Amino acid sequence: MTVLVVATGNPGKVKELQVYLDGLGWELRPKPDALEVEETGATFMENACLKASQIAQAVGEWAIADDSGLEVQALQGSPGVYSARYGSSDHDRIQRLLDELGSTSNRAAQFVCAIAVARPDGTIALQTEGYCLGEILTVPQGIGGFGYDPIFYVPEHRLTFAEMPPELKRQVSHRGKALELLFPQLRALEQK
Ligand code: ITT
Repeated sequence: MTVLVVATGNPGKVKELQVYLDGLGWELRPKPDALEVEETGATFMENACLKASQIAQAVGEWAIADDSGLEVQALQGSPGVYSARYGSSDHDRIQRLLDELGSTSNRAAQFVCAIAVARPDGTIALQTEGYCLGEILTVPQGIGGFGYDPIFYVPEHRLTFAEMPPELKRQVSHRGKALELLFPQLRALEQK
């Protein structure tokens, strides 16, 4: 089996990505802790490609990276690519977002996930993107998931991401959608 390094340091993402990728014909490996990539891109896709490409080259194996975040309409798309840098802990990031939104009635938001797969030489082999529409609550609800999950409410299911069973979050989330598009392409690569 070909090795695929999961190029993320976020334990919440590692957990979700592993469940999605486990049944495929790739041997998953974690990224070495010491390897950090500076996210200098202006878009989620640019950052996903930077992470996949630099980690693949550093370890000399195939690598998969996810760059994701929350775009809030009333904040003109913020925090966007700065979602991870919006505060120093999940609690602080959520609090800052709630403070900035205050009592604004427009709570519309979307999660975005860009996924890139790089070859061992750092060239990009695959790229996909997924979205999930929702609303930002005024108080957190639920204890599952990670990151901004407790304040991201999906009206269609009447639950926040943090209240959803993991299988449901996998089906409806931005990451789930991006990976759904990626699977047939990853399978096609396995066969080569
Ligand atoms: P890596 O770059 O090492 O993958 P990171 O946490 O820095 O880890 P990003 O730069 O992609 O990842 O930042 C994503 C931010 O958006 C981070 O704060 C996450 O908690 C948040 N986020 C992404 N997907 C999420 C999800 O499914 N649920 C809740 N928050 C999410």
